[in-house]
Amino acid sequence: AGTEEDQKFCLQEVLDTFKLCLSENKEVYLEQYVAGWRKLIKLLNSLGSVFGFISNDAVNKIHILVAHLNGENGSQYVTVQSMVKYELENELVDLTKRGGHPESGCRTLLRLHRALRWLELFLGRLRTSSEDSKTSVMCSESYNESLSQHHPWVVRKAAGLAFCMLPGRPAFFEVMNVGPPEQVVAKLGEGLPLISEVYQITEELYTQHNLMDLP
Ligand code: 1Q0
Repeated sequence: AGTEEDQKFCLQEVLDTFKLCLSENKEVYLEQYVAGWRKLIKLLNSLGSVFGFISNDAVNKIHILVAHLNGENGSQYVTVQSMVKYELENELVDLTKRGGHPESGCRTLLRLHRALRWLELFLGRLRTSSEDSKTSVMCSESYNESLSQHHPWVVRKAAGLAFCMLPGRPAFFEVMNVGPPEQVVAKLGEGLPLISEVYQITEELYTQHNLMDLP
């Protein structure tokens, strides 16, 4: 046990985890959601220390959610749906400006939710890319269409610089660990709808409860 092989990133695992996110009645399990991000962060870390500021923030968010999951009210945090209900009913969310609940599950998850849209766009571009497509371009286009709208100038600037350090498409496909490029493309085609569904369900829930702009 504990060989290096176990530690290696594998796209399949990430996709499996996002698949496990959805309950039979289409609720999103927080534990699996967090687990999916953990695996993605492992990959991000393997890409180099220039991504450290991104992974630090993501890890921080994950720790907040895990603390809720393991806290005394953990049973209220089993699904994103139950979390939203619990935190809203008990006024545990800062709705308009930051105040007594800077680490609510709702506002914390919203940040990851926005990042999931970036991931969906980026993986979609990777899937349909050609051999000479640039990962840095695909990444920044996806970012500009999603997350960047929620970031101040200085973060956008730093992100833009980091994207330039991304490995090229062949190295990226290699790191996904699912075989030759055709197989990566096939896997992405299989897995993307799962990620989209998790995103869509969360998006509808948050919209319904007016949680899209939590400070
Ligand atoms: C591969 C390159 C990864 C690029 C990820 C794009 C995200 C860029 C985000 C940069 C901003 C990070 C600095 C902190 C920002 C926070 O201010 C912001 C708001 O939080 P708050 O508390 O201040 O209101 N935080 C966020 O917006 C959260 C950002 C989380 C980003 C999580 C990214 C994890 C990335 C995983 C890499 C996956 C590699 C892709 C290939 C996948 C293959 C299956």
